[in-house]
Order: sequence, then C-alpha cells, then structure tokens
Amino acid sequence: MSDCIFCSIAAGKIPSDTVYQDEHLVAFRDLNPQAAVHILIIPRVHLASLDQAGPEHGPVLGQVLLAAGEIARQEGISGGYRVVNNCGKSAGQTVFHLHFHLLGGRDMGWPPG
Ligand code: DGP
Repeated sequence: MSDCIFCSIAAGKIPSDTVYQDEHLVAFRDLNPQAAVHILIIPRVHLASLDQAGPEHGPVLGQVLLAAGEIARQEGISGGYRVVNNCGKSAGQTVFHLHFHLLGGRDMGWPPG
C-alpha cells in the first residue's frame, strides 16, 4: 500500500535499522523502544491488523514466530522475551500494517497494561 509506512520500510523506501529480512518478512528496530531490545517483525504483505488475517496467512504468521525466536537468539535475549501484537486502536495499535513486537532485555510485568 503506497501510503503505509511499514510497506515503505519493507520496500526500502524509508530507512530502518533492519535486523532480519527474507522474501516474506522484515524485522527492524522500533523507533521508540520500550525495552533494551525492541524489534518489529512484519510480513511484507499488507494486512491492516491480525483481524484481517485468514487461513491463507497461516504460513507467514508461523514464519513470524519462528523469526522471533531466531532474532531473540541473535540478540542474546532467548532467556526471556515477549512477542506482542496490538490488534486495533483500543489495544494500542497505532500503525495499521500487521506487526509483532519482540521485546526483551528487561524484566516485564503481567498482566500487561
Ligand atoms: P503499535 O502501537 O503496536 O501499532 O506499534 C507501532 C510501533 O511502530 C511503535 O512502537 C513505534 C513504531 N514505529 C512507528 N513508526 C515507525 C518508523 O517509521 N520506524 C520504526 N522503526 N518504527 C516505527
């Protein structure tokens, strides 16, 4: 989508601190980190949110989680990290291109706010 900031990042039109990419996914450091390690993992395909995902997106959603584990190992946080998806405005979603936050490098509370 031409007016989507994460589509532009995935296409390399907007610079980002990319830590992983392949033909399906891109992962880059969050502009406003909430933990020592805060990486966003996005599918290249534009979906506004998890609510728009269907069975055909099962493979890419699985790839996101496998990439999260691999990136956590690369970043040295495999002892404790969180993968978060904010789905919809009331859950805190501000960028409407499906993304998963990989957070680690600090202690975290539960339940999340
Ligand atoms: P969410 O609130 O779940 O929609 O998370 C959106 C995140 O995206 C938020 O933590 C800040 C981050 N973000 C927004 N714009 C940019 C950008 O242009 N570059 C990067 N690296 N991160 C961004």
